[in-house]
Amino acid sequence: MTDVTLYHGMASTCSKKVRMCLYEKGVAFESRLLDLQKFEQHRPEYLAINPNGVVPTLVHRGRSIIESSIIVDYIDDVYANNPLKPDDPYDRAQMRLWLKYSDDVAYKAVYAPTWQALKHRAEEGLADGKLAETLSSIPTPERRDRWQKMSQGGFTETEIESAYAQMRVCLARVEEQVRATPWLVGDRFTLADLAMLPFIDRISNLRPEFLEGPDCEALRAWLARSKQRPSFDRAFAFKDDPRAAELPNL
Ligand SMILES: N[C@@H](CCC(=O)N[C@@H](CS)C(=O)NCC(=O)O)C(=O)O
Repeated sequence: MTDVTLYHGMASTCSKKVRMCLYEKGVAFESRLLDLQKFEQHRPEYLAINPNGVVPTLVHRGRSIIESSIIVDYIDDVYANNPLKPDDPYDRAQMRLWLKYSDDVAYKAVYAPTWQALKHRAEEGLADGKLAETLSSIPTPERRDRWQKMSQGGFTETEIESAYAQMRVCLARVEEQVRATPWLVGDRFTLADLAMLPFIDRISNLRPEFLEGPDCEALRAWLARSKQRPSFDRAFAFKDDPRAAELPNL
């Protein structure tokens, strides 16, 4: 029995961030995988726990917590095992900057190519006869516009190129840090690392050549070290839900 339920997406970077945190902390959870290209995140019962209509959402003792970076911070506060925040206040501030960077910059670098790769699965809900109904269930104008764009052919080449440029900026930022310290904040794995990993992993899966060469040497070593943690495979090649096999991963 567990009092933690995670509503999440299989390929979702933000969900991987939270899954890795739960496995690092050894927190048992009930999994509720949503099919994002079938728009399950816009169903009224889900909007009741996440009014933004996105994943992930953590429900702990009947109360919901949204926003992946806030969720991982919460999990680390609630469960004492394997602390994932630095002790020093300055280091904690650096860690929080990485969480913010993962939300503000790294997420933005990967979402367009990610959506483009999975958009064929959403065809049914975006078809002429269904589109108005699909869009009317989306709670935020930002996501409504994004899904509408997908119904009109998706992102332009210029937008994808701009995402690629942003990916290189993220890689350079991580490289700079892990040349100086083994983990993103000091010599211990923290929330900073698990916040950035899904995005760096996504870049490495979508554009492996971006990580080649001397400019990403320390980053490749950091990624390899991270992948050796047992929590990585459990979170990224997630299998702890019967629905996992039927949903795409990236
Ligand atoms: N800032 C939010 C972003 C959540 C987000 O964009 N989730 C994506 C998956 S990574 C999603 O639910 N996409 C489906 C949609 O927008 O309809 C967080 O970190 O939790």
